[in-house]
Amino acid sequence: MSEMTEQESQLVNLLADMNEDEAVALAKRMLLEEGADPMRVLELCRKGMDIVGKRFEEGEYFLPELVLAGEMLENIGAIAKPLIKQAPGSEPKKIAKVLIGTVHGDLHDIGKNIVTFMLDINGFEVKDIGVDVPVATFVDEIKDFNPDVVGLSGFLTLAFDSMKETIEAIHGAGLRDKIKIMIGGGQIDETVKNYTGADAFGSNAIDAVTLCKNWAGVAA
Ligand code: B12
Repeated sequence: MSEMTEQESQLVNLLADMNEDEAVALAKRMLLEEGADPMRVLELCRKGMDIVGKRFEEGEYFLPELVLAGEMLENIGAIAKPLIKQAPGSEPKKIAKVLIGTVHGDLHDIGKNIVTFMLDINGFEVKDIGVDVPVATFVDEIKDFNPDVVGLSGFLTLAFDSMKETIEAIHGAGLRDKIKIMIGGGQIDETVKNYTGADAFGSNAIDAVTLCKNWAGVAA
């Protein structure tokens, strides 16, 4: 991310240091009083989460801190999201259908929720089927909803196998050729994409929108 102002690094540090009240208050002030770009604020949150994740890995933080981090993110997201909705360029007509969920074994959903939201405001009809979604549920939902694109989200390393299993099951059900599959989440890259058999991966919500627009033949 580009260089941060003093205020921006203050927000990142408040998040990283678990100062919930102050972090939320500062984000609120930036967004509602100072007109900060909501996408930029979400990016700062992500940066804060990277530090939290690192401290967790190093044994400085434990599960309660991860839970609190998730809470802070939800709170700031709730303030930021309606402001994004006001951005111009959102299309009233639905471009294509996207089914999205977090694969089985994985409960992380904040990133997926941002993707869902961004697809929605960019004109896609999105069905979000939640977290820890069993393989069979994905297959049933595809039959039922008939999406053009399926998005699989996962933040844990074990999610790679869940994604692979899910895509194999979609293939086994004879549905693979009808849909495009994108994957995303914390540690997803080209290698994981190839391992799972997905069509593409995205590192953030903007990528998800770009992929879906390209597949739908709409200028991104
Ligand atoms: C918050 C958090 C939690 C919260 C989640 C709350 C929630 N409702 O989601 C809770 C406390 C529940 C949690 C639990 C656990 N967590 Co956790 N968690 C995190 C943390 C700190 C932030 C994740 C997050 O939400 N980031 C914010 C979002 C916005 O980030 P983002 O990546 O930028 O999101 C974008 C992309 O991912 C992309 N995207 C997402 N989905 C999709 C889908 C598609 C199709 C596309 C194209 C794009 C896309 O778009 C998003 C928006 O731009 C991360 C650390 C980190 N740095 O990520 C650890 C982390 C993911 N957790 C980790 C671990 C280990 C766990 C636990 C196992 C801990 C434990 N011992 O119990 C449990 C697992 C529970 C389970 N079965 O899933 C590890 C995973 C390590 C690994 N290699 O597997 C991490 C990396 C921390 C670490 N460094 O060790 N966690």
